[in-house]
Amino acid sequence: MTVMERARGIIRDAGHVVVLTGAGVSAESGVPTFRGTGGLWKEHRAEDLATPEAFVRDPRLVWEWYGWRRRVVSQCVPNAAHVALASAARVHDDFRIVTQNVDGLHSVAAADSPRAAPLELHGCLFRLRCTRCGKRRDDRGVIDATSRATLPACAACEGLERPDIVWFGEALEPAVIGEAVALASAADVCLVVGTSAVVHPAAGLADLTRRRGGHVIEVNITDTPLSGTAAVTLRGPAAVLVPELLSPDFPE
Ligand code: BJW
Ligand code: ZN
Repeated sequence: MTVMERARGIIRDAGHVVVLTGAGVSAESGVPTFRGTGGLWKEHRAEDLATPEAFVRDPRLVWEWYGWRRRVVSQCVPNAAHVALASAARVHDDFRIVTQNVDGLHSVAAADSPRAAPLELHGCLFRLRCTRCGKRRDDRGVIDATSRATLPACAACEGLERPDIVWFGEALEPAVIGEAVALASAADVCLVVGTSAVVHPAAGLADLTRRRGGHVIEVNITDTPLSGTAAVTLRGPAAVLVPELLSPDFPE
């Protein structure tokens, strides 16, 4: 039996499946990953810009970076992995997608199917939040980061807006991480796709499934801290392996 056949058998026999995705699932859509090559922007590391301290120190610089990323991501479309996952979630009640990604590509692939809508742990590039009153809004417009005065401002209170994204050291939305923990704790399978599995609490979700006797299946081009405890590791690009793993049991 090949590893792919073993993984397909585990998924076929599962009642509840939770999928945890990271930047690697969007790599073949052209979205840069965080770590590894391409993780730098104008000499800055993502880890130094994605913090509340960086935003207080220099909101213009942080917005310039996010403006660039929004432009890059808005040119990208879901790849075959996003499509296969959304198709599976559309036809199965107990197949839920939890993502660390802020690119919104799982939502695009889900189209208007609430069942296939992902749980976005770290927020969304195309949603803003007021730093003064907390009001949120969706926005896909161009960010003008030429000066502090041109940065996005709240229509209700004129406060400075920020990306509605969970930065390092910030707590995830309690309802969102709570739902993810409940899903992982009840899952027979946690399918982990394209994450380096180093950022917590997301990286701990697969362990919740494993500890209840469920299986972890990992899809990644390289080893991660989860590889050793996974029941099956599938090595290769997500856009190839995920559709192979899920069809024909979850037809598109
Ligand atoms: C492919 C592929 C292909 C490539 N096919 N695969 C416990 C232990 C240690 C530390 C902590 C801990 N608990 C909390 C912490 C601190 C911190 C943390 O985890 N730090 C670690 C780095 C050490 N966590 C936090 O700060 C979190 N907050 C928190 O815990 O708050 C507690 C609190 C409670 C109460 C009050 C206050 C606080 C928040 C974490 C938020 C993370 N946000 C980011 C930045 C968002 C900014 C933005 O996007 O603009 O989210 S970090 C960044 O990493 C981003 C990602 O979602 C996240 C995960 O990255 P991901 O997706 O894994 O990407 P990569 O690039 O790392 O990996 C890509 C993978 O794909 C690789 O494996 C490739 O091989 C693979 N790949 N091509 C398949 N084609
Ligand atoms: Zn406001």
